This record gives sequence, C-alpha cells and structure tokens, in this order.
Amino acid sequence: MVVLTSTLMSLLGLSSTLIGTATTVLGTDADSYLAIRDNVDDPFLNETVPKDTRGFVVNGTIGSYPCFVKAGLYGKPTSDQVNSASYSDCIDNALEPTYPFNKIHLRSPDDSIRATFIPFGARLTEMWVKDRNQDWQDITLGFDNTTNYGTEPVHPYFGPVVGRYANRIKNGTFEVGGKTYHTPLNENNIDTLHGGTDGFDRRSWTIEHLNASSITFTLDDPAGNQGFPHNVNTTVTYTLENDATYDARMHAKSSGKTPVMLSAHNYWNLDPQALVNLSASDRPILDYVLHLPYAKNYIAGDTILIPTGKVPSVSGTALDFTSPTPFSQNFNRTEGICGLGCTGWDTCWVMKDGHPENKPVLTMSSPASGIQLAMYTNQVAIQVYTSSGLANPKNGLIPRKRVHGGQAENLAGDDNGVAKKIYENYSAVVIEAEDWIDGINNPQWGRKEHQVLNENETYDWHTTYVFSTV
Ligand SMILES: *[C@@H]1O[C@H](CO)[C@@H](O)[C@H](O)[C@H]1NC(C)=O
Ligand SMILES: *[C@@H]1O[C@H](CO)[C@@H](O)[C@H](O)[C@H]1NC(C)=O
Ligand SMILES: *[C@@H]1O[C@H](CO)[C@@H](O)[C@H](O)[C@H]1NC(C)=O
Ligand SMILES: *[C@@H]1O[C@H](CO)[C@@H](O)[C@H](O)[C@H]1NC(C)=O
Ligand SMILES: *[C@@H]1O[C@H](CO)[C@@H](O)[C@H](O)[C@H]1NC(C)=O
Ligand SMILES: *[C@@H]1O[C@H](CO)[C@@H](O)[C@H](O)[C@H]1NC(C)=O
Ligand SMILES: *[C@@H]1O[C@H](CO)[C@@H](O)[C@H](O)[C@H]1NC(C)=O
Ligand SMILES: *[C@@H]1O[C@H](CO)[C@@H](O)[C@H](O)[C@H]1NC(C)=O
Ligand SMILES: *[C@@H]1O[C@H](CO)[C@@H](O)[C@H](O)[C@H]1NC(C)=O
Ligand SMILES: CC(=O)N[C@H]1CO[C@H](CO)[C@@H](O)[C@@H]1O
Repeated sequence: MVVLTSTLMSLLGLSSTLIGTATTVLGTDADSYLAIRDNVDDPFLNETVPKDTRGFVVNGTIGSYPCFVKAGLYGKPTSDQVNSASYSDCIDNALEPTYPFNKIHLRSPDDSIRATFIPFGARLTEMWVKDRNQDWQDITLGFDNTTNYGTEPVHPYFGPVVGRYANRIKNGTFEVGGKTYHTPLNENNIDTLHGGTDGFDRRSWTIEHLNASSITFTLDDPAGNQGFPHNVNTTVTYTLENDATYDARMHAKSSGKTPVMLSAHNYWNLDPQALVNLSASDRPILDYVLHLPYAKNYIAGDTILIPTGKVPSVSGTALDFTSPTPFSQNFNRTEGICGLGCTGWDTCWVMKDGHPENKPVLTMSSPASGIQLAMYTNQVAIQVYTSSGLANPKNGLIPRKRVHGGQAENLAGDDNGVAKKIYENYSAVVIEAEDWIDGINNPQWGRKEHQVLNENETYDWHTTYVFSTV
C-alpha cells in the first residue's frame, strides 16, 4: 500500500492504526472502494483517497493527497512497485505539489470517468475515459508536473476557467454605463485575451466543497483588477456523473455592471495513443469527425482573429460542420481561417436560431479510438481551435505528459535526430462554450446586454460533456 509520511498523516488527522486497514478509513463505502482498488488497470491504483473524503484543510484551503504513486500513474505497476511506493517514489522524486498545484482526483459513482483538478485556474489536468477496447485514456493535454502550470512561459491555457471575459477584447477597450475601460493588451500588444495578464486561469481558487465525485471552487475577483469595474465572485462546480458524464457549472455575481463571460478551455485529444509516437508532421486530430448541428453562422475575424462585426453563413465554406464532417475533408481550404498564414480552425461559431439544451450542440469522435464527446450547453456560441500553432518555437515547446509519450529525459529532443517529446501542432482540439466573442464591442449583435452582469443578476454557465464510444 502507499506509505504516508507522518506529516501527511497528521495533516489528514489520521493515526497510523487507521492507515493499516482500508476498511477503517473508508467506513461504509469501503466495499465499493476496495472493488475499484482491485482493478489493476486503475490509473489511480492504490491511491489512498477514500471514496467520500472531505479532504484536509491547510491554512483555510481544502487540499488533497499530495502525490501519486509513480507506478500507478504511468502504466501498469508491478505489485512490488505498488507495495514499496512512498513519497520518494513520486514523479521524479518531486516535492509534493502544494496548494494551488495540489491534485484532486475525482471519479464518478459508477467509475466510468475519472478526472484530476488543481486549484490554480480551477483547472482540469487529467480526464480519463475508456476507449473502444475498454482501455483507460487520458484525453486532455497538460503537464505531469503541476507546478509547471504556474511557471511555464508558453501559456497555452491547458484546462482552466478563462475569465473574467473569455476570448478577445478588441484593443482592450470597452464601454459600460457610459464609461470607457481598458484591460491589458496581453495578446500581440493589441488586444486582451482571456481576461488579461492575470486572468482567472492564473488565480489560486479556493476549494469550497469536495467529495469523491464533485468539487466546487470559488474566486473573488476584486474591483479594478485587470481594469474591469466592480467585483465579481465566481463559483465553479465540476461533477463526474454516471455513464461517463462530466458536468461543469459556473455562476457569478457582481457588485455592479461589468462584462462577465466565462468558459472552460480544455484541449481534447480523443485518441491519446496517437500521441505516444508523435512526430512533427503528424496531424493527429485531422481524422476526427466534428458535428455542429446548430452552428449555421460564424463570427468573421481579421488576420489576428479580432471580430470584424460580420456574422456570415457557414454554407459552402470550410466552416460548415452542420453535418458530421472529418476535419481532414476541408483542411486544405482553411488557410487564414485561424489567422494570417495559419491553416486549421480557430473560430467562434454562433447558434443564431437557438438550440435545444437537451441535444448535443457538438459531437466529436475519433474513428481510431472510438471515443466520442457529446457536448450540451446553455451557451449560444462555440469556439473551436485545432491547436494549429501549439508547437511554436518562438513561444517555447511543451513537453508531453508521459501517458502521451513524454519522457523525463531529453524532453526537448536533441540535435542528433532524437524526436522531441513535445505536443506538436494539431495535437488536440480546444472547445469553448461561451457567448459571442467580443459582443461587448459589437452591440449591433444584441449580445452586449447578455454579457454585462448587473448586481441583481446571476451569471449562469452550464455545459455537460458526455463520453461514449462509437
Ligand atoms: C500556513 O501559513 C503560514 C503563514 O503563511 C505558513 O507559515 C505555514 O507554513 C502554512 N502552513 C502550511 C501547512 O502550509
Ligand atoms: C516541477 O516544476 C517546477 C517548476 O514549475 C520545478 O521547479 C521542479 O523542479 C519540477 N519538478 C520536477 C521533479 O521536475
Ligand atoms: C485603444 O486603446 C488605447 C489604450 O490602450 C486607447 O488610448 C485608445 O483610445 C483605444 N482606441 C479605441 C479606438 O478605442
Ligand atoms: C458530491 O457533491 C455533489 C455536489 O454537491 C453532490 O451532487 C453529490 O451528491 C455528492 N456526492 C455524494 C456521494 O455525496
Ligand atoms: C464577494 O465576496 C466578498 C467577500 O469575499 C464580499 O465582500 C463581496 O461583497 C462579494 N461580492 C459580491 C458581488 O457578492
Ligand atoms: C511506439 O513505437 C514503439 C517503437 O516503434 C512501438 O513499440 C510502440 O508500440 C508504439 N506505441 C504506440 C502506442 O504506437
Ligand atoms: C490536401 O493537400 C495535400 C497536399 O497538398 C494532399 O495530399 C491531400 O490529398 C489534400 N487533401 C484533400 C482532402 O484534398
Ligand atoms: C507549428 O506552428 C508554429 C506556429 O505557426 C510554427 O512556427 C511551426 O513551424 C509549426 N510546426 C511545424 C512542425 O510545422
Ligand atoms: C436589474 O436591474 C436593472 C436596472 O438596473 C433592470 O433593468 C433589470 O431588469 C434588472 N434585472 C433583473 C433580472 O431584475
Ligand atoms: C494490485 C495491488 O498491489 N493492490 C494492493 C493495493 O493495496 C492493498 C492494501 O492496501 C493490497 O492488499 C493490494 O494487493
């Protein structure tokens, strides 16, 4: 079993006698938990978080157990590895990640889906679902070393909440209540991206509620931060439900009129085995089939993706996914769609004529793994970005997770032809359910009043991701 240090045990409020027998620690849920632990394919194998933990409290923040068993995370462990595991066997002998980089592991009651979160950015760092062969796959890009989320220079927005105003604000300028405000020009020195230099993705959120399948994070964003007027308090709840269902809800209250537009910024790769031996010329997502049944229009952008104000029809363009279409079918027609000189998609589709909330607004599947994502939302627009410029040497290169073929050694390759173990371009698809981007600067669309939150209103974002195999 996992050996806990005495420091951790005292943090947990456990005595060594409790650790000895899982039954005592786990109480009434012990049987079902032990059944899960007996599964040798379990990427969370012998992890000691009981099924219904409250977590533990460090300086007012509920934490989680700080480290995985090395063997349990990366491939099938031998029982020797499992039995001798201790802190010193954590990844690369890493120091235990502490708040806000501590990992919180959740699973659905029926154990059909598992996920890992960290408080930094209220971020999803791992999402495990089963493929067509019943093998567990981690279908989201990220870093193994969670402190990297706070230190890496590339800033791809792997898995966080983006806000207070997701996506781009033209010239970092907007007007609310007769006053003009300026937000940081953190993209190309010309516009605001994802709420500014210190967006919600970079904040240390507080864990308000935690059980085995659900976590709630909160963030109080003070008035004036990043140039936005009024304070905004946000609550985000992620819940793993039966039948491989991932439910995400975001609510916010403000002290007065201010733009609020939140989203979740996850990089999905539905066939992670294709990343294991990835080479720079691969475009692993191009065979995915995308369906956006209600997305009949899109927001036209200029060469740096700032909306021009036009909302053309997708008909006859490479943006028409109103029937299921592989990305590969129109890829050759996409030059410029994701920006000057860029091939691929980075586009906000809008559902002008409305959409039902009980039907998917998006499905995407990988013919190779069989994994399918169906997304339901109360939002009226969907941004899809094919990670066309993810491996940009100008910004820096991003090591892959080991489950995606990354290696501790030689992460960035060498000059002797050894392949870089990095996430290459087109390694994943980012999907953001949100409102019409830069609607605060395009009042003619009629979305501005939906994007400016009054003190008497509650912002309400709800998206459900259902995974299955086809
Ligand atoms: C709690 O905060 C205090 C003051 O910042 C710090 O000295 C202490 O190490 C913290 N304790 C833990 C367990 O993080
Ligand atoms: C994890 O990343 C941090 C910086 O983000 C670094 O200081 C630390 O050494 C890394 N740990 C390992 C084991 O590589
Ligand atoms: C663009 O933003 C700058 C400040 O960053 C401001 O001085 C200027 O007035 C803005 N231009 C427009 C057209 O809003
Ligand atoms: C865990 O918390 C969520 C959200 O509050 C709740 O819906 C669910 O019933 C809880 N699960 C258990 C086992 O208590
Ligand atoms: C946000 O929370 C702070 C306390 O953390 C409180 O002072 C403030 O009134 C709250 N704002 C809103 C809009 O609820
Ligand atoms: C990766 O390449 C190695 C060496 O060619 C091979 O043994 C392995 O099966 C490949 N793995 C995947 C998932 O493609
Ligand atoms: C796209 O272009 C490449 C190379 O120019 C070509 O091999 C491929 O067949 C084209 N694909 C389609 C669907 O036209
Ligand atoms: C990936 O995209 C970046 C940004 O467009 C580009 O600089 C780089 O050359 C691309 N990588 C490959 C292997 O084409
Ligand atoms: C909130 O107050 C504004 C006036 O400040 C009013 O126009 C609006 O209808 C109110 N909204 C709700 C939901 O009560
Ligand atoms: C596969 C494996 O080694 N599982 C072990 C997990 O830990 C329990 C004790 O807590 C052992 O009984 C299992 O053998």
